[in-house]
Amino acid sequence: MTHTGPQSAPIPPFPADFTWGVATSAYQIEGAAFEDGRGPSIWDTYCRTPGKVLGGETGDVACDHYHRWAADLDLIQSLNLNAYRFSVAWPRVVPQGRGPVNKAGLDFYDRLVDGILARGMQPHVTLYHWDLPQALQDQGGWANPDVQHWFAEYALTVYGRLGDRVASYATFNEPWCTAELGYHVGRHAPGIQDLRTSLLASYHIQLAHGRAVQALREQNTTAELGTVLNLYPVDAASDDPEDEAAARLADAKINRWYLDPVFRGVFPSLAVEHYGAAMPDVDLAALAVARQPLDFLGVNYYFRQWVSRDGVSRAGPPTPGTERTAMGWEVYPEGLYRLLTDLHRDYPVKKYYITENGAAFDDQIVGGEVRDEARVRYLRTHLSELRRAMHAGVPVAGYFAWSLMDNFEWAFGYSKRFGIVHVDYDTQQRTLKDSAKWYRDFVTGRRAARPVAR
Ligand code: IFM
Repeated sequence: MTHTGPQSAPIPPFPADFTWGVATSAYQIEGAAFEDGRGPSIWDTYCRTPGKVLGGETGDVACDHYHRWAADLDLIQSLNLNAYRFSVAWPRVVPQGRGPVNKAGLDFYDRLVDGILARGMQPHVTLYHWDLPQALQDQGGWANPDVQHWFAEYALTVYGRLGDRVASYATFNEPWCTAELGYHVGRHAPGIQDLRTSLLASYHIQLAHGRAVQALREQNTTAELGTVLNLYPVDAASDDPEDEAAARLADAKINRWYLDPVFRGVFPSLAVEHYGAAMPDVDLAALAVARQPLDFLGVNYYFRQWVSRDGVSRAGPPTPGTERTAMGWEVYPEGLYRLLTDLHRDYPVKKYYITENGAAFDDQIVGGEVRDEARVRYLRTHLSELRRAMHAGVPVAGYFAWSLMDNFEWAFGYSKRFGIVHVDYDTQQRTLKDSAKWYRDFVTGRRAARPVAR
């Protein structure tokens, strides 16, 4: 595959105060699943359900980050980054989801935040990245209306300890995955396969987001508040009206179902009408609470949705030469430009972060080196498109590569490697891939002096 044209031209400078980071999530890296009072999460249960996760793998040990956090932070610092995005495991902090707080769990995140600041980096916290306490799932999980209050209480518990040392709090990571994959398709925990329950879960997630933001605002926090969505440009596979209608509907179900409540306090009518009788009997006016002033929107970008009347594909056009990752996802850097410029037209917000962007490839470690040229190219072309969107006026303040290191890729277990750092799961040895070195060198000289620890 040749890569010529604007994508290989030099990338213009980024603002000196741009946030450069890497992202991870608790269940994917921490391990120590049953240590220091952590309660079980829905992923502990799901992983133990035969046939759900490839090879029966679990996050019990993962990257052992719970014990190796200090060395992992040193690693991030060695990449000359100024930010680290991680998530807090609800069951580590409140083992039963509500009620007694686990001091040891909060201590862990307290040390982590101090460790990030001590290394001259900003902590960016996600409150929910898919690991619901099992005790709450036993009461219906995201399908139980009370979950909005449980979540707001949990958010306050985390804030009560980490406070304004944190640069930003995101309420949710990719709520589409929680509702659609967890409650409709059943390919994620808790493995439910029911459309109405899934729609109900998505509704409660919106209310929970709104209530948590309200609760945190009442603390007069100086941390930025926002949420993180997985968003996609959506293209019809042809100009056939049926394909085009399918693309509009896919956009409403995947993107706007999550954007409209947060920015407009409603679900998109196209999708509501489409769901028809499957819609749960809920008070749609109550969605107004989801519309809270936000300091940022986190955008996770991986691929576009390629839609025909027969379905939605992540693989892009069937054109020979289309580059795909080990997940089968189309590599489509222009999509980041298109997504951001469209977003800013339709849902303007004062600041965007690219909270995830990256790719899995079949990396090999040979003689201590990982020559992941495809990932270097991926990062470079996406950063180029990001810069182009910024030039077009989209106020993007930061970029977080997904992911710091190889980790537990949910139903795929450890078979998919998204890290810019290679992890040998037998020895827990971390090795910088070429992409990590490239990212380090790219960022070096582009970033401002390290911020003073707050
Ligand atoms: O690993 C996931 C992450 O947990 C959420 N966003 C997408 C990543 C790659 O699939």
